[in-house]
Amino acid sequence: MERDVKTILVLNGPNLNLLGQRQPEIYGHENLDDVKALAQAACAEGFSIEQKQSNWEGQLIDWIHEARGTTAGIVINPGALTHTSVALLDALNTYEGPVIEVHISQVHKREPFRHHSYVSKRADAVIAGLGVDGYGAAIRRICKLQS
Ligand code: CA2
Repeated sequence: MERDVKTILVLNGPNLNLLGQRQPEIYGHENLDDVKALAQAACAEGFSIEQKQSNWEGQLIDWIHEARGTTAGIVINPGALTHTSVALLDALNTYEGPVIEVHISQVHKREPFRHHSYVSKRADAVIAGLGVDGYGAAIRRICKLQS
């Protein structure tokens, strides 16, 4: 009998729609379509990706609520909301599955205001500085945890 495909939600926050168009020295040349392709390629059999991006905090929160009970895990790059949003942390705290926080850049080598993350208070793992490969690593980890 065919097993149900498990969905992993990949969420990207503010300004990440511009990935690949600006600041390649920090964020590389790949765009969000490339991220989606590498995330899907990193999936184990029986898993699939749903990738979303918003510049709006409330939209990201609504998507996290909708992910409750319907997804196998969340990979989230919250963008600058990482450093500011207790509301995003509260939303992630309502989610029962694994959460992995991804940063394309190595935030700890950058400005001090990027060193603190509210999301890390909930994340089961944090990846920073692997470029977009960090998304693939996060997907592989969630597949392993949920197999
Ligand atoms: O390194 C990361 O992935 C960040 O989450 C990216 C955020 C930044 O505020 C965090 O401190 C670290 C910024 C996202 C902006 O993305 C852009 C990408 C390309 C061009 C312009 C913005």
